[in-house]
Amino acid sequence: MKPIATKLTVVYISLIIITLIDTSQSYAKIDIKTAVGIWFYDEGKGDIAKDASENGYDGKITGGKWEKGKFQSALSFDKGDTVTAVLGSGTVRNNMTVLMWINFLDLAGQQNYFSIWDSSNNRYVPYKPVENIFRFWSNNWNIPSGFAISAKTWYHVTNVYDGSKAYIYVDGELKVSQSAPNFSLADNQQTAWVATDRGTGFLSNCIVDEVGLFNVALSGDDIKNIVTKGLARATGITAVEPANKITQTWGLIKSEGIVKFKMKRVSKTQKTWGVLGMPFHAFLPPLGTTVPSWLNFI
Ligand SMILES: [Ca+2]
Repeated sequence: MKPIATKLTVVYISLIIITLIDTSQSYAKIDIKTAVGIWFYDEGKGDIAKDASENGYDGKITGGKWEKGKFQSALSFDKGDTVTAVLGSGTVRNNMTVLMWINFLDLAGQQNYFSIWDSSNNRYVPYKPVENIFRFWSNNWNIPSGFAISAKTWYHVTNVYDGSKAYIYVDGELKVSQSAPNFSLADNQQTAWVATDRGTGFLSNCIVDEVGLFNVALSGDDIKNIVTKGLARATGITAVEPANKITQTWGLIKSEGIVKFKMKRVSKTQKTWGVLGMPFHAFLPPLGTTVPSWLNFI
């Protein structure tokens, strides 16, 4: 049995090391401040799709059913179902990225699987036309990917606009890069819908998981990172997990040997970092108490 002071020193040093490791690896991460909304669809129940970004643009679910997804649960949309997220004013302008996992259950008709509108009827609309390819539309351009879609198949699809070019990626591979000049959403109130165009048009029949909306044009490397690692690990955001998953999470941490995954955001607003959901000040045991046995491996 080590003396308590020694154990506490080990804990403090370990926390410093954890912090350093997390900092050193953070450069490869996508800047989370560029995220407008991150919707993991991991709730598995209820009628709210939580936004895991700092912005809190929670989506209101209308009619979608919870199903098994690419990562935990996902939402299945019959035609007419949607998730509506009311965004801020001027949130997205002339640089944007929207990405998600999508599985079309049938290919009938044109299906606009995502749309973001401002209050002046300007909008970005990624969609599937009757020709069953991925396309990306705005008021000023309409970009075809040439990639043929099959029903009942998962795809990771990413639509990017950087102010002069539009890009469509499928499963992390660039399918089209095309000049698409002069478009911006206005600096006014904006709203996003999944599986419809503005809630009522070009309805979609699909399962959707892990939706990310950014107000920058992500790079091809960023997108590959998201496809291979998942949106949570690529952005450093951890979806909220139920308390009974802690043991499972800890097992994953140890088996992967990746120290940084012990770090979790524990507060959206205070930017506090902690371990297994506890902020540092709560995690550090007071003098005279026994360090929890699960810390002894550090
Ligand atoms: Ca999910």
